[in-house]
Amino acid sequence: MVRVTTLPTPPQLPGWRHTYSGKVRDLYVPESGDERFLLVVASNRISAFDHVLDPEIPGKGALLTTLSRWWFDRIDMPNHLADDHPEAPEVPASVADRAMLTRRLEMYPVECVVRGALTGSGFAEYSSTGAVCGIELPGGITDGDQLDAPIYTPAYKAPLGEHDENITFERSAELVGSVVAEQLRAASLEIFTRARDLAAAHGVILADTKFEFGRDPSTGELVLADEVLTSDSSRYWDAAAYLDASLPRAERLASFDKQIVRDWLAANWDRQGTPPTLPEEIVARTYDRYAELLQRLTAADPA
Ligand code: PZK
Repeated sequence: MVRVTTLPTPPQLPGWRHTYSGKVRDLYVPESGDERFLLVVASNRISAFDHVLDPEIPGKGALLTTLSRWWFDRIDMPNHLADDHPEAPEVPASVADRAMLTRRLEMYPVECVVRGALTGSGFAEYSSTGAVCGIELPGGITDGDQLDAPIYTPAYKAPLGEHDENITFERSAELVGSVVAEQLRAASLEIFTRARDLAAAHGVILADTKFEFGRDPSTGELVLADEVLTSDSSRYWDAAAYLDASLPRAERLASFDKQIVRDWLAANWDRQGTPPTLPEEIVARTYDRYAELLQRLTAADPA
């Protein structure tokens, strides 16, 4: 079922015109009409079970933006950040810590998902077909198992309110052309592998993630866009918990961010109608969990 979600009006920003909102982010274009730039603002909204929840998680947008920037710095590929562009419009001070000033790209309508472990929609598809996005996998995989090698499992970007649809590599080639499809796959697997190894060195398992790419209309360059490797676009697990065979599976695979919210909602809501307001304690613990991921990843390299 497709549900049309009402979102609160995002703040007006001087010099910028709001054009689009996702569940947790807002997109603005320059009031000047300069089509080379965009402002991507990470809100403090949090979503779970397909609902945007009340209240917000203060500090979440800044935290995820810091994490995205940290990863961009460590990924050896052109990205959409335009902070250093000499003609870039000014970023409003009110959102400076959770905004990314970006080059405006021609986006590809493919979500570039990479999975190093099988869970969620990937595990569901494997369970019913033995394959994910056309990639045949060995039998006997259970929820959360790490794969021998990461797999590229693209999805078609559905309009707001609909779920993305897993597609085969061949279908992605029909959507963007075979040359670009191969570029997206190669770049996604390379970035994932680098990030997975870096996370592992910090006691964190990167189970899966989603990248989005676009093309710079002025240079023709393939560019990494969107937020990258945040806990909203990725599943991170605590390695110590994952490896603790005495723990129940749900605890080994507790996501690094929203698990607290999901567990609270599961216990306090029948998933009918509007979800209940999150208690302050849940808000605070959720923020702490996001902060812990950032701290772990960005801590000085363990000896
Ligand atoms: C772009 N989104 C996702 C959805 C948001 C963001 N550099 C870019 N150039 C052109 N388009 C985009 C980007 C980026 N990043 C990103 N949609 C378009 C999105 C909803 C709210 F803030």
